[in-house]
Amino acid sequence: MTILNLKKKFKILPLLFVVACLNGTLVFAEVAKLTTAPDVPPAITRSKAETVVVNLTAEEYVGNLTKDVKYGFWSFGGTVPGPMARLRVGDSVEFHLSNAKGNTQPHNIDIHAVNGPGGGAAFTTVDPGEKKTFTFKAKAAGLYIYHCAAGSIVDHISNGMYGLVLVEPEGGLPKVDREYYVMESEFFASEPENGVASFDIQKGLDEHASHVVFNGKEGGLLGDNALKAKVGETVRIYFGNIGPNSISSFHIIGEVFDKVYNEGGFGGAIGKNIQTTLVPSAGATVVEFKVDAPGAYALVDHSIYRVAKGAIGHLVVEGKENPKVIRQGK
Ligand SMILES: [Cu+2]
Repeated sequence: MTILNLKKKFKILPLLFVVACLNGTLVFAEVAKLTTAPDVPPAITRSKAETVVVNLTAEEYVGNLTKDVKYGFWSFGGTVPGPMARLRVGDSVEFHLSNAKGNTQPHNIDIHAVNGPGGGAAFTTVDPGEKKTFTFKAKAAGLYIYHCAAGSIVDHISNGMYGLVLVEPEGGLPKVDREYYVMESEFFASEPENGVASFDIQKGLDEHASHVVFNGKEGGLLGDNALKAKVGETVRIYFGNIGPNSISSFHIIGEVFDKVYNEGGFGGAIGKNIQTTLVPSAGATVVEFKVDAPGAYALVDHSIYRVAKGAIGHLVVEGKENPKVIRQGK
């Protein structure tokens, strides 16, 4: 039977599956759908672990850190943060890391969901124009950071090489109306040279960030980039903090988190009715809440001086007023 017939028979989307040959046996391998923040890949519907292929490319580019500051980013997938992948516990993950031709640096990837040397970094240091592959078992369910660990590490992380991977527990997560991917990061921008700022190592050593931002730039979650929901909906935010130095005090002004999956692990403690949750450097959390009233809710790092450095975003909620929950006057 040809691959085309197999696809027809099982109604498989052509680009989502490949057929791999393992010890002479045909094996279906799903190609992970990756999304750019704040979008989250769709929930996994299959009930069994599978082989999943993840393809990621290291890309260096100049982009906007603020409206006025251009920065020389290093990234996964051409965005900061890098794309989000969604797996299921038990999946065997075939990870392909390409380093774009024309890049200046070797890169690799350390995935915090991995159990093994360097989280994969030991197998993936790859020169520009080349590709490397490694395979790991997603043994633990949770929300995990991935980042580049090449060279002296600090410049690769500080320049934007990180993102999130979600490993769903067996049976998946409870259904919610909206899911978003948000990542906090510090930048240590130099004075611009030829109009482009770059990493200032002294600011990094001093732990003195010039910018603290959500989703890779000042305003990454403001205006047209704001998150959206409707009154009465449930929202889940997959929140990562790369640091690279500071711990985040993640808070949404005007909301109480109904649930916090502590430090992004599934199967462990779930905090309830939490106002602000700590997210370590290179850690993550998952929060859930129901929105009761319309308005703009500010996502902040409640180490509040960081708001002046960019650590603010909006969740804009539309719908009917809800005076039982909040109103002016008596
Ligand atoms: Cu790198």
